[in-house]
Amino acid sequence: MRKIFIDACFGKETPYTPVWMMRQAGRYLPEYMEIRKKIGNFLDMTRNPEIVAEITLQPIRRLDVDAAILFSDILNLPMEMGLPLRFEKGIGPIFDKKISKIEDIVSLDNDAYNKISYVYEGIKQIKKELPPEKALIGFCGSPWTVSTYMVEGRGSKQYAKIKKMVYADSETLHKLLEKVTEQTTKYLLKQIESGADAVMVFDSWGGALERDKFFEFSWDYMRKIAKDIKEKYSSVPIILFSKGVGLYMDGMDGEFDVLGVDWNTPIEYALKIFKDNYTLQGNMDPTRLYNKEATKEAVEKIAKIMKGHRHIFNLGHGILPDVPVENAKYFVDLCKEITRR
Ligand code: 1CP
Repeated sequence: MRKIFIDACFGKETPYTPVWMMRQAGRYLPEYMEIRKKIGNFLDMTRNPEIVAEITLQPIRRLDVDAAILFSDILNLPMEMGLPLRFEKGIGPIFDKKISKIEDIVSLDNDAYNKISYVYEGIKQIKKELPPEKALIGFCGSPWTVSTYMVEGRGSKQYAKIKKMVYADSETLHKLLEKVTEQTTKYLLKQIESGADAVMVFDSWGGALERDKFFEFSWDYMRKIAKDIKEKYSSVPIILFSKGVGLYMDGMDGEFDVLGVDWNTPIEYALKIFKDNYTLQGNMDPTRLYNKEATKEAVEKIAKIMKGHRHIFNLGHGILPDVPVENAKYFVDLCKEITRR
Protein backbone atom coordinates (compact mmCIF):
# COMPACT_ATOMS: atom_id res chain seq x y z
CA MET A 1 0.00 0.00 0.00
CA ARG A 2 1.21 3.51 -0.83
CA LYS A 3 2.19 5.69 2.07
CA ILE A 4 1.37 9.37 1.67
CA PHE A 5 4.34 10.37 3.80
CA ILE A 6 6.83 8.37 1.71
CA ASP A 7 5.36 9.67 -1.55
CA ALA A 8 5.72 13.23 -0.27
CA CYS A 9 9.36 12.58 0.69
CA PHE A 10 10.06 11.82 -2.97
CA GLY A 11 7.97 14.69 -4.33
CA LYS A 12 5.23 12.47 -5.74
CA GLU A 13 1.62 13.62 -5.85
CA THR A 14 -0.41 13.03 -2.68
CA PRO A 15 -4.13 13.57 -1.87
CA TYR A 16 -3.12 16.15 0.79
CA THR A 17 0.11 17.37 2.39
CA PRO A 18 1.11 14.82 5.07
CA VAL A 19 1.76 15.93 8.64
CA TRP A 20 3.54 14.73 11.78
CA MET A 21 5.22 16.51 14.71
CA MET A 22 8.75 16.33 16.05
CA ARG A 23 8.65 14.91 19.60
CA GLN A 24 5.07 13.76 19.00
CA ALA A 25 5.63 10.73 21.25
CA GLY A 26 5.98 12.39 24.63
CA ARG A 27 4.92 14.28 27.66
CA TYR A 28 1.95 16.32 26.32
CA LEU A 29 0.05 13.02 25.93
CA PRO A 30 -1.72 11.80 29.11
CA GLU A 31 -1.35 8.19 27.91
CA TYR A 32 2.45 8.71 27.71
CA MET A 33 2.52 10.18 31.22
CA GLU A 34 0.59 7.20 32.53
CA ILE A 35 3.25 4.77 31.25
CA ARG A 36 6.04 7.04 32.47
CA LYS A 37 4.55 7.09 35.96
CA LYS A 38 4.28 3.32 35.96
CA ILE A 39 7.82 2.64 34.68
CA GLY A 40 9.43 5.61 36.43
CA ASN A 41 12.64 5.70 34.44
CA PHE A 42 12.79 7.17 30.93
CA LEU A 43 15.72 5.01 29.80
CA ASP A 44 13.97 1.85 30.97
CA MET A 45 11.05 2.87 28.77
CA THR A 46 13.33 3.11 25.73
CA ARG A 47 14.86 -0.32 26.50
CA ASN A 48 11.56 -2.19 26.51
CA PRO A 49 10.37 -3.12 22.95
CA GLU A 50 6.71 -3.51 24.03
CA ILE A 51 6.69 -0.06 25.63
CA VAL A 52 8.62 1.43 22.69
CA ALA A 53 5.93 0.15 20.33
CA GLU A 54 3.07 1.32 22.53
CA ILE A 55 4.41 4.88 22.93
CA THR A 56 5.34 5.16 19.24
CA LEU A 57 1.77 4.27 18.27
CA GLN A 58 0.05 6.63 20.73
CA PRO A 59 0.18 9.74 18.49
CA ILE A 60 -1.02 7.70 15.51
CA ARG A 61 -4.12 6.62 17.44
CA ARG A 62 -4.76 9.97 19.10
CA LEU A 63 -3.89 12.40 16.27
CA ASP A 64 -3.99 10.37 13.06
CA VAL A 65 -0.63 11.78 11.91
CA ASP A 66 0.78 10.33 8.67
CA ALA A 67 4.03 9.08 10.19
CA ALA A 68 5.03 7.54 13.50
CA ILE A 69 8.50 8.25 14.87
CA LEU A 70 10.29 5.56 16.83
CA PHE A 71 10.17 6.24 20.57
CA SER A 72 13.80 6.29 21.68
CA ASP A 73 16.48 8.94 22.20
CA ILE A 74 19.51 10.17 20.28
CA LEU A 75 21.61 9.38 23.36
CA ASN A 76 20.94 5.63 23.47
CA LEU A 77 23.72 5.05 20.92
CA PRO A 78 26.50 6.89 22.83
CA MET A 79 25.26 5.15 25.98
CA GLU A 80 25.75 1.78 24.30
CA MET A 81 29.16 2.96 23.08
CA GLY A 82 30.25 2.91 26.72
CA LEU A 83 29.16 6.15 28.40
CA PRO A 84 26.73 5.49 31.26
CA LEU A 85 23.71 7.79 30.91
CA ARG A 86 21.15 9.09 33.38
CA PHE A 87 18.35 11.63 33.15
CA GLU A 88 18.16 14.03 36.08
CA LYS A 89 14.95 15.91 36.84
CA GLY A 90 15.33 19.59 35.98
CA ILE A 91 18.69 19.06 34.24
CA GLY A 92 18.16 16.49 31.51
CA PRO A 93 20.66 13.94 30.23
CA ILE A 94 23.98 13.47 32.07
CA PHE A 95 27.04 11.46 31.07
CA ASP A 96 29.31 11.20 34.14
CA LYS A 97 32.10 9.79 31.98
CA LYS A 98 33.04 12.25 29.25
CA ILE A 99 35.23 12.29 26.15
CA SER A 100 38.26 14.58 26.24
CA LYS A 101 41.19 12.76 24.67
CA ILE A 102 42.09 10.18 22.07
CA GLU A 103 42.29 7.30 24.62
CA ASP A 104 38.63 7.93 25.51
CA ILE A 105 37.68 7.56 21.85
CA VAL A 106 39.73 4.43 21.32
CA SER A 107 37.98 2.72 24.23
CA LEU A 108 34.48 3.32 22.81
CA ASP A 109 32.64 0.14 21.80
CA ASN A 110 32.76 -0.56 18.05
CA ASP A 111 29.90 -3.01 18.34
CA ALA A 112 27.48 -0.65 20.10
CA TYR A 113 24.99 -0.56 17.21
CA ASN A 114 24.54 -4.30 17.67
CA LYS A 115 23.73 -3.91 21.35
CA ILE A 116 20.67 -1.75 20.72
CA SER A 117 18.58 -4.80 19.93
CA TYR A 118 15.70 -3.30 21.94
CA VAL A 119 15.35 -0.65 19.21
CA TYR A 120 15.28 -3.23 16.41
CA GLU A 121 12.81 -5.40 18.34
CA GLY A 122 10.70 -2.32 19.01
CA ILE A 123 10.62 -1.46 15.30
CA LYS A 124 9.50 -4.99 14.39
CA GLN A 125 6.74 -4.78 16.99
CA ILE A 126 5.59 -1.34 15.75
CA LYS A 127 5.41 -2.58 12.16
CA LYS A 128 3.09 -5.39 13.20
CA GLU A 129 0.59 -2.87 14.53
CA LEU A 130 1.09 0.24 12.37
CA PRO A 131 -1.66 0.75 9.75
CA PRO A 132 -0.15 0.10 6.28
CA GLU A 133 -0.85 3.62 5.00
CA LYS A 134 1.29 5.12 7.80
CA ALA A 135 5.10 5.33 7.72
CA LEU A 136 7.55 4.61 10.51
CA ILE A 137 10.47 7.03 10.85
CA GLY A 138 13.65 5.69 12.47
CA PHE A 139 16.16 8.26 13.67
CA CYS A 140 19.51 9.14 15.18
CA GLY A 141 21.33 12.26 16.36
CA SER A 142 23.87 13.88 14.07
CA PRO A 143 27.46 13.00 14.96
CA TRP A 144 28.07 16.64 15.94
CA THR A 145 25.00 16.88 18.21
CA VAL A 146 25.66 13.49 19.83
CA SER A 147 29.32 14.43 20.32
CA THR A 148 28.37 17.67 22.09
CA TYR A 149 26.73 15.56 24.82
CA MET A 150 29.65 13.09 24.88
CA VAL A 151 32.17 15.91 25.37
CA GLU A 152 30.15 18.36 27.51
CA GLY A 153 28.58 15.57 29.57
CA ARG A 154 25.17 17.25 29.43
CA GLY A 155 23.10 19.84 27.57
CA SER A 156 25.04 23.07 27.13
CA LYS A 157 24.56 26.77 26.47
CA GLN A 158 28.11 27.76 25.51
CA TYR A 159 29.51 24.46 24.18
CA ALA A 160 32.86 25.62 25.57
CA LYS A 161 34.47 22.17 25.84
CA ILE A 162 33.62 20.91 22.37
CA LYS A 163 34.23 24.29 20.73
CA LYS A 164 37.63 24.38 22.38
CA MET A 165 38.27 21.12 20.51
CA VAL A 166 37.01 22.71 17.27
CA TYR A 167 39.67 25.41 17.52
CA ALA A 168 42.44 23.80 19.59
CA ASP A 169 42.27 20.05 18.93
CA SER A 170 40.29 19.46 15.76
CA GLU A 171 42.17 16.25 15.01
CA THR A 172 40.81 14.53 18.13
CA LEU A 173 37.33 15.86 17.47
CA HIS A 174 37.35 14.52 13.91
CA LYS A 175 38.37 11.12 15.29
CA LEU A 176 35.35 11.19 17.60
CA LEU A 177 33.02 12.34 14.82
CA GLU A 178 34.31 9.58 12.53
CA LYS A 179 33.67 6.95 15.17
CA VAL A 180 30.16 8.23 15.93
CA THR A 181 29.41 8.49 12.19
CA GLU A 182 30.42 4.89 11.60
CA GLN A 183 28.27 3.60 14.45
CA THR A 184 25.37 5.85 13.44
CA THR A 185 25.38 4.65 9.82
CA LYS A 186 25.32 1.01 10.92
CA TYR A 187 22.60 1.85 13.46
CA LEU A 188 20.35 3.42 10.80
CA LEU A 189 20.98 0.56 8.36
CA LYS A 190 19.82 -1.90 11.00
CA GLN A 191 16.77 0.24 11.76
CA ILE A 192 15.89 0.07 8.05
CA GLU A 193 16.51 -3.68 7.94
CA SER A 194 14.19 -4.03 10.96
CA GLY A 195 11.38 -2.16 9.17
CA ALA A 196 11.85 1.62 9.40
CA ASP A 197 10.29 3.20 6.28
CA ALA A 198 12.33 6.41 6.47
CA VAL A 199 15.17 7.73 8.63
CA MET A 200 15.85 11.16 10.09
CA VAL A 201 19.04 12.73 11.45
CA PHE A 202 18.52 15.30 14.24
CA ASP A 203 21.21 17.98 14.41
CA SER A 204 19.77 20.09 17.21
CA TRP A 205 23.03 21.93 17.95
CA GLY A 206 24.33 22.60 14.42
CA GLY A 207 23.62 26.28 15.11
CA ALA A 208 26.36 26.35 17.76
CA LEU A 209 28.90 26.50 14.93
CA GLU A 210 29.88 29.35 12.64
CA ARG A 211 29.32 28.73 8.95
CA ASP A 212 32.53 27.05 7.76
CA LYS A 213 32.83 25.04 10.95
CA PHE A 214 29.22 23.85 10.61
CA PHE A 215 30.02 22.32 7.24
CA GLU A 216 33.30 20.84 8.44
CA PHE A 217 32.13 19.42 11.78
CA SER A 218 28.44 18.72 11.27
CA TRP A 219 27.01 18.83 7.74
CA ASP A 220 29.73 16.80 6.03
CA TYR A 221 29.22 13.93 8.47
CA MET A 222 25.43 14.01 8.06
CA ARG A 223 25.92 14.05 4.32
CA LYS A 224 28.20 11.03 4.50
CA ILE A 225 25.62 9.08 6.52
CA ALA A 226 22.95 9.94 3.93
CA LYS A 227 25.21 8.92 1.02
CA ASP A 228 26.15 5.58 2.57
CA ILE A 229 22.53 4.75 3.30
CA LYS A 230 21.35 5.80 -0.16
CA GLU A 231 23.94 3.51 -1.72
CA LYS A 232 22.29 0.53 -0.04
CA TYR A 233 18.66 1.58 0.22
CA SER A 234 17.77 4.14 -2.44
CA SER A 235 14.01 3.72 -1.85
CA VAL A 236 14.21 4.70 1.83
CA PRO A 237 13.84 8.47 2.27
CA ILE A 238 16.43 10.31 4.35
CA ILE A 239 15.50 13.45 6.28
CA LEU A 240 18.18 15.84 7.56
CA PHE A 241 17.34 18.47 10.16
CA SER A 242 19.76 21.03 11.55
CA LYS A 243 18.52 23.65 14.00
CA GLY A 244 19.66 27.27 13.85
CA VAL A 245 21.45 27.24 10.50
CA GLY A 246 18.94 28.88 8.14
CA LEU A 247 21.56 31.27 6.81
CA TYR A 248 23.83 28.39 5.83
CA MET A 249 21.19 26.70 3.67
CA ASP A 250 22.68 27.84 0.38
CA GLY A 251 25.66 25.56 1.11
CA MET A 252 23.60 22.46 1.89
CA ASP A 253 23.40 19.72 -0.65
CA GLY A 254 23.79 15.97 -0.71
CA GLU A 255 22.05 12.70 -1.36
CA PHE A 256 19.08 13.11 0.94
CA ASP A 257 15.38 13.60 0.19
CA VAL A 258 13.87 15.85 2.84
CA LEU A 259 15.25 18.89 4.65
CA GLY A 260 13.75 19.92 7.99
CA VAL A 261 13.24 23.69 8.24
CA ASP A 262 13.35 25.12 11.77
CA TRP A 263 10.98 27.87 12.90
CA ASN A 264 13.61 30.63 12.75
CA THR A 265 13.91 30.20 9.01
CA PRO A 266 11.11 31.60 6.83
CA ILE A 267 10.00 28.66 4.68
CA GLU A 268 9.80 30.95 1.63
CA TYR A 269 13.52 31.59 2.09
CA ALA A 270 14.26 27.84 2.15
CA LEU A 271 12.04 27.35 -0.92
CA LYS A 272 13.88 30.08 -2.81
CA ILE A 273 17.17 28.31 -2.17
CA PHE A 274 16.18 24.68 -2.68
CA LYS A 275 13.33 25.08 -5.22
CA ASP A 276 11.95 21.55 -5.56
CA ASN A 277 15.27 19.72 -5.30
CA TYR A 278 14.25 18.44 -1.85
CA THR A 279 10.99 18.12 0.07
CA LEU A 280 10.86 20.77 2.80
CA GLN A 281 9.53 19.65 6.18
CA GLY A 282 8.24 22.12 8.75
CA ASN A 283 8.17 24.75 10.02
CA MET A 284 5.56 26.19 12.40
CA ASP A 285 6.85 27.67 15.66
CA PRO A 286 5.83 24.98 18.22
CA THR A 287 4.62 27.63 20.70
CA ARG A 288 1.85 28.60 18.26
CA LEU A 289 0.19 25.36 19.40
CA TYR A 290 -0.81 27.16 22.61
CA ASN A 291 -3.45 29.01 20.61
CA LYS A 292 -5.72 27.78 17.82
CA GLU A 293 -5.92 31.12 16.03
CA ALA A 294 -2.13 31.42 16.01
CA THR A 295 -1.93 27.86 14.70
CA LYS A 296 -4.43 28.57 11.93
CA GLU A 297 -2.60 31.72 10.87
CA ALA A 298 0.70 29.83 10.43
CA VAL A 299 -0.79 26.73 8.78
CA GLU A 300 -2.60 28.90 6.21
CA LYS A 301 0.51 30.93 5.51
CA ILE A 302 2.76 27.91 5.09
CA ALA A 303 0.18 26.08 2.95
CA LYS A 304 -0.07 29.10 0.65
CA ILE A 305 3.69 29.42 0.21
CA MET A 306 4.23 25.68 -0.31
CA LYS A 307 1.23 25.10 -2.62
CA GLY A 308 2.43 23.15 -5.66
CA HIS A 309 5.81 22.47 -4.07
CA ARG A 310 7.37 19.48 -2.25
CA HIS A 311 6.22 19.77 1.38
CA ILE A 312 5.52 17.86 4.61
CA PHE A 313 3.86 19.73 7.47
CA ASN A 314 5.66 19.68 10.82
CA LEU A 315 6.71 21.99 13.61
CA GLY A 316 9.98 23.93 13.44
CA HIS A 317 11.19 22.03 16.55
CA GLY A 318 9.70 19.63 19.11
CA ILE A 319 6.22 19.97 20.62
CA LEU A 320 6.32 21.29 24.20
CA PRO A 321 5.07 19.19 27.14
CA ASP A 322 2.27 21.56 28.23
CA VAL A 323 0.56 21.98 24.85
CA PRO A 324 -3.12 20.92 25.03
CA VAL A 325 -3.64 17.68 23.09
CA GLU A 326 -6.76 19.22 21.57
CA ASN A 327 -4.64 21.93 19.93
CA ALA A 328 -2.22 19.37 18.51
CA LYS A 329 -5.18 17.51 17.00
CA TYR A 330 -6.51 20.80 15.59
CA PHE A 331 -3.13 21.42 13.90
CA VAL A 332 -2.99 17.96 12.32
CA ASP A 333 -6.59 18.07 11.07
CA LEU A 334 -6.21 21.57 9.68
CA CYS A 335 -3.03 20.77 7.73
CA LYS A 336 -4.77 17.91 5.95
CA GLU A 337 -8.06 19.73 5.43
CA ILE A 338 -6.72 22.88 3.79
CA THR A 339 -4.36 21.04 1.47
CA ARG A 340 -6.79 18.35 0.29
CA ARG A 341 -6.67 18.19 -3.49
O1 1CP B 1 9.55 11.62 29.85
C1 1CP B 1 10.53 12.39 29.82
O2 1CP B 1 10.74 13.30 30.61
C2 1CP B 1 11.54 12.18 28.73
C3 1CP B 1 11.48 13.24 27.72
C4 1CP B 1 12.10 12.73 26.46
C5 1CP B 1 11.45 12.13 25.38
C6 1CP B 1 9.97 11.88 25.24
C7 1CP B 1 13.49 12.74 26.16
C8 1CP B 1 14.59 13.18 27.04
N1 1CP B 1 13.66 12.13 24.93
C9 1CP B 1 12.45 11.77 24.42
C10 1CP B 1 12.20 11.06 23.15
C11 1CP B 1 12.87 11.56 21.93
N2 1CP B 1 14.02 12.28 21.89
C12 1CP B 1 12.43 11.29 20.62
C13 1CP B 1 11.28 10.34 20.34
C14 1CP B 1 10.43 10.44 19.23
C15 1CP B 1 9.59 11.72 19.08
O3 1CP B 1 10.10 12.67 18.45
O4 1CP B 1 8.44 11.70 19.49
C16 1CP B 1 13.34 11.93 19.75
C17 1CP B 1 13.31 11.98 18.25
C18 1CP B 1 14.32 12.55 20.58
C19 1CP B 1 15.47 13.27 20.04
C20 1CP B 1 16.34 14.06 20.94
N3 1CP B 1 16.74 13.78 22.22
C21 1CP B 1 17.01 15.24 20.52
C22 1CP B 1 16.93 15.81 19.14
C23 1CP B 1 15.67 16.51 18.83
C24 1CP B 1 15.39 17.80 19.55
O5 1CP B 1 14.33 17.88 20.17
O6 1CP B 1 16.21 18.74 19.44
C25 1CP B 1 17.78 15.68 21.60
C26 1CP B 1 18.67 16.91 21.64
C27 1CP B 1 17.61 14.75 22.68
C28 1CP B 1 18.27 14.76 24.00
C29 1CP B 1 17.29 14.77 25.11
N4 1CP B 1 16.44 13.74 25.38
C30 1CP B 1 15.63 14.05 26.44
C31 1CP B 1 16.03 15.35 26.91
C32 1CP B 1 15.42 16.06 28.07
C33 1CP B 1 17.06 15.77 26.07
C34 1CP B 1 17.86 17.04 26.23
C35 1CP B 1 17.51 18.17 25.39
C36 1CP B 1 18.42 19.32 25.76
O7 1CP B 1 19.63 19.12 25.99
O8 1CP B 1 17.88 20.44 25.77
